[in-house]
Parts: sequence; C-alpha cells; structure tokens
Amino acid sequence: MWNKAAETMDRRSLKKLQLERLRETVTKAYGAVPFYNKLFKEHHVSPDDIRTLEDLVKLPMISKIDLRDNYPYGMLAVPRGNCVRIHASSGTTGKPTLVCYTKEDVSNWSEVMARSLFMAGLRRGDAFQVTPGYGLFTGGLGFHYGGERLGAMVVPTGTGNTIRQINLMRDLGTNMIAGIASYALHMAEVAGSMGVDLHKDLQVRRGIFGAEVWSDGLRKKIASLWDMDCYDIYGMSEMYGPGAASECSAHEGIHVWDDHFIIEVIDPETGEVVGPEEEGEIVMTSLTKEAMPMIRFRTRDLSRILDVGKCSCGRTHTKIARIKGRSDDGISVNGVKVFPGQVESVLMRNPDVGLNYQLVVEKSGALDKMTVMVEANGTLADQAARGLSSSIAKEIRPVLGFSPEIRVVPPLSIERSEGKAKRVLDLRKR
Ligand code: DLL
Repeated sequence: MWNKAAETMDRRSLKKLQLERLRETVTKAYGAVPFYNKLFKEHHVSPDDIRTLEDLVKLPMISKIDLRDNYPYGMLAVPRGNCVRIHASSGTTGKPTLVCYTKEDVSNWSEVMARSLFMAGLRRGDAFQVTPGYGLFTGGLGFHYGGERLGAMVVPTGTGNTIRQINLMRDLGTNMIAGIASYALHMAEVAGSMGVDLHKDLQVRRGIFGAEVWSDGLRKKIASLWDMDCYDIYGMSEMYGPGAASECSAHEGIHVWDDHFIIEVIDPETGEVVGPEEEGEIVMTSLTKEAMPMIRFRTRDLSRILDVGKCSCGRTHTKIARIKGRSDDGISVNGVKVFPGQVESVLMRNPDVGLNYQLVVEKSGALDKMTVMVEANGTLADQAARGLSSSIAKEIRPVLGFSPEIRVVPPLSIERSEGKAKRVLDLRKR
C-alpha cells in the first residue's frame, strides 16, 4: 500500500479523525466564508451543533448552483494570495464552476491520487501515460501529480494527437495509462488503423479510468482490446478532482478515502440519508480542503454504500458501488426517463456491438422520438445489421418500457470525443 497506516486505520480511529476534521472544516467555513455563514444561520445551525458524526445531517446541503452563484472567488476560505492553482469544470450551461487550491490542497490531492494509483498497480519506475486533458480540467494534472508523488515516470501527453499517443506508448514501453474510458476505446481504434497490435506491440497492462459512467460491459471490452487490468477512479473538481474514491484489486467496488472525505447517500427526492446498500445520490463533505471547503455537496451521482466490513484487500475505508449514472442525466422521452447507462448495459452485452453508441432524441409531430445509434463490431451485410437491430430492440424494450428505433451503423460513424463522451444528442433543444 502507498500509505498503510492511513489505508488500514481501524474504523474507530478513522471516525474519530473524521469528526475532528469535520469540526475544523465547519468552524473554518462558518468563520471565513460569508456564503456558509449566511446559509448556516438561515438553517439555525452553528459549528457548536456538530458534536458527533451523526450531527452532519443537521447541516444544509449545497450544489453546483451555489458555486456558480459565488463565481469566481466567493467560496474561498483563505486569502486569494494563498492559492497556488485553479481548476474549473466546464458544465453545460452558463458560467464554469471554479475551484481553488492552496499548496496543502495540491499536496493532499497528490496523496490520495498516489494511493489510488498504487492500489491500481502503478509502481516507482513504471512509465505512466496520462491521456486526459491538461488545463482547467482536473484529469491531466491530477494523475500527473499523483504519478510523480508515487515516483513513476509520468508521460504527460494529455488528450488528443492519438497517433503520437500510441507511438509513444510503443517507444517508451508505457506500462499503465490513465484516461477517460471512452477515449481508451478510441485509442484502440486508432492503434488498429496504424497496424499496432495492442497485445503484442505494447506493454500497457493496466489502465485507470473515470470521469464518466462506464458499464461493466464497456470495461470488459476495454480489458480484452488492450489485454489490460482496468481500474475505476471517481472524483469531481469540487473534491480536488479524480481520486476521491478508487478501485482496489478485489474489483468489487471503490474505496472512498475516508480520512479526506465523508460520503453520505441520500434519497434525491427527499434529501434523507438512506441505509447501507440502498441506492441514492452521493453527497460529499471535504475534510482537508483549505481553499474551498465543501460541506454536504450534492454530486447528483448515483451509487450505494456497500455493507462489506473490511475489504479483502485489507483497507478499512468505505466501499461504494461503481457509479451507475447521474440523477440529472436522465432524458425524458414522452415522459419516460431514460438513462444512457441503462441502454449501454444492454448494448455492451452483445458481442456484435462495436465501440460507440449515441441516443438521438428529436420531435416527431407532437411526440418525442428516440433513436439508438449503434456501431456494429465490423462491417455487416444488410441482413446481419437487421438481425442485430432486432435483437437489440427485443432486449431494450423491457428495460425502457418502450421501443426506440435502433439504427445499426458501421464502425467509426459516430463522432468521437476527446473529452467525456457525448452519449445523448437532444435535437429538441435546438
Ligand atoms: O471528471 C474528475 C475526474 C477526472 C475523475 C478523471 C476521474 C478521472 P468533473 O469534470 O468535475 O471531474 O466531473 C465530475 O464526473 O460528478 C461524475 O458525474 C463523473 N465521474 C467522475 N468519475 C467518474 C467515474 C472529473 N469513475 C463528474 N464513474 C462526477 C462515473 C464519474 N462517473
């Protein structure tokens, strides 16, 4: 383990540490950030009300909207001059949400990233290629600092220029890559077109991926295309970036680094905390962030806390299921909520389905019409394409409760994205 003392700390000590750090965080936020001060007063709570970890539910929750409203520096708990870095998440509407970091924040983030990368098998001296974008997105620099902290040799290619990316993997003997899951598929396609055999010509045997939902089916595809062991890593700009939680070699869920974050799972409708193993929306509280403490931040991500006790890997930190989707990524089609993850799970089970898909929603008279565009796994004759589309249609109907049109298209016909994949094209909004 990268930090055995922290990663295997007994639950009692972990909880004690969480409470100490929670009280410090809440006191600091209340004293230094007018936004929290006002919000707590409106809810008639103060830092003195936090005596146990269970008292956390007394505090109000916050969301991305609060970060936007306080753009750019309204959520800072330290003087502007103490910040050494900013990142932002682009968001689909309006202003970006900005996050600031002190030197200590960058160091804590590098620590959780080093733990996560070590847990996924990265070792000192390995060539570690970082394929997410560098810049305001937290992906590139997050993996970069974690890899350096661990002592790996970081290859900071960032995203794009995929041919050079593959050539470097071959020339440098890259052992492990980090990225966005859908980009791993795209790289595999480009390698194929270059005549590079991922199994024989490259030594990439481990990959760590996140930043978007990727189903177990997609993961199996990536693992077999690359002949690699895949690990899931979760995080968001508001909690430093990638590395709030990460997967261990048991491959049965992801560990949340409990000494840096408190995770709660709530019913997204009522806001009440749900029980272990019950699915709901993840709410995160930061315990070590100095520049921008986040108290009960609603992530919109759906998962559940796994009731496993101590993990077979020896770590004691809370385990959650891989992220299933976002409570706000459902699209309404004639009043029925459709989540891309549901469709992906059906598609990726089918060996004749290729590497990309997209849901297109448009108006057809007064009604909505949804088409599932699916790339085939190779060039198919008309009859085979019809066969594939009818077998997908049969499997999708019971999952969605209605029958979307299924259109099977040749490999590479759906546009690739170098960042997070665009799974939905909603033409009703144009
Ligand atoms: O996507 C940080 C990140 C970069 C994580 C690289 C992992 C790897 P944001 O741009 O702020 O930060 O987006 C955060 O992405 O709330 C989830 O909806 C989604 N997300 C992140 N990791 C996963 C994952 C980065 N492993 C939002 N599985 C989060 C599913 C994920 N969704």
